[in-house]
Amino acid sequence: MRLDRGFWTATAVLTVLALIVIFWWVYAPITAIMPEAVDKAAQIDALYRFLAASGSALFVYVVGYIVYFCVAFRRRSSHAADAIGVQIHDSHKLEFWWTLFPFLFVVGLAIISVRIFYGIEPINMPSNSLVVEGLGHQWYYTFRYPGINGEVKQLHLPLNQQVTLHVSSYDVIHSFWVPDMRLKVDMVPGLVNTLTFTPTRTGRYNIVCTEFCGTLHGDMRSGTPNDKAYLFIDTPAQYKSWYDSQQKANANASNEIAVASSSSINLTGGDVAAGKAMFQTKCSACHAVAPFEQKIVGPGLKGVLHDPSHPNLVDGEKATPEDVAKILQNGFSGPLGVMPNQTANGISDKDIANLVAYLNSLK
Ligand code: HEC
Ligand SMILES: [Cu+2]
Repeated sequence: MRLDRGFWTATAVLTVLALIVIFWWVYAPITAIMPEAVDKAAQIDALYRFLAASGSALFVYVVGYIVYFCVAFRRRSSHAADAIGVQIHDSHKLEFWWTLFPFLFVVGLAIISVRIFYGIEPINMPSNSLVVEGLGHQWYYTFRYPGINGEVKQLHLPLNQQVTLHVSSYDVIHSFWVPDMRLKVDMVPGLVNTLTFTPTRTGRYNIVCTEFCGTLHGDMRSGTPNDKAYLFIDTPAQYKSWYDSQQKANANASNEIAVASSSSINLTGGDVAAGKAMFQTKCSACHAVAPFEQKIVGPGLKGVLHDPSHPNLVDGEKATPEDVAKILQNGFSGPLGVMPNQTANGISDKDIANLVAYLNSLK
């Protein structure tokens, strides 16, 4: 069975079409519809263009050959009505190429994807970034800023300043998505998830919740109704004036994050070993067992209860086991950043008693 001229003509036509679709995806003006608001957006767009270009080219060849073969090898009127085509088995050359080519393609795709994944995930926490906390509620978002009391309803970020955004939820699982950032992160009660990025374009961008979270899930999108949060990327001067106004407006707001149970926690019987294990899973991402000054996200906690040079806790109260328990229960937002509350950290009253016993044992 020989490949004739018709086959090579069809191949040439399909190759031209494939090159046109590849060219289109490489140069498609995606950012005219959806701007890239942060540094990492370009990496996602590059992966998207690669996938769309290779997928479209593959589509052109597969569908093109199906159409060509249907026409070229159709039954002619001179053939018997029950004639069957030439049967081909065991073409090793063909099998070799249709195995090798997809293999190389998926290996290449894996390499590109993994590189972009590591470029986007916050593997190495940047040390000098602005740390903001985003919280999901049924059905709105709030944000906590170092130095602003309480919570604010809009997300403002300064241009060209690296940002670390920690997210969690008050109630059910929400998802925080800003299409113009190309970044998305789930807000899960009891878990702190993190995005790091640098805003590169000023403007106002939509925030969308992409995890069904109850009746008014559809309202968790910028502008519906009008008080819902947007992401604003400001010039440094705009950011400063917004920050100052929020600081003033929230001067008397409480930094304790409201929780269902506000009763004080029974600390008797706290278990040091259980507290240590809990600390390693829930707290060590943000706290070192080191002196106060050795900050990761929050301060070092060695000697939080026994360091004479550190008599008061970050909330200004005297360092006692009861007040440490209160910070663990309610969370705290001060100049050093945002300490998540009991719900956001996903710890029980018993866990708090164990953690306080453990922190009390560090001298
Ligand atoms: C997402 C990061 C993060 C996580 C997780 C976290 N903390 Fe914190 N924590 C902070 C920050 C930031 C502060 C400082 C708040 C401030 O003063 O603005 C803080 C403050 C504290 C303080 C007060 C320290 C002082 O010297 O006054 C204690 C105690 C504490 N955290 C314990 C814990 C424990 C125990 C856990 C685990 C259940 C935990 N934290 C989990 C970020 C975190
Ligand atoms: Cu939601």
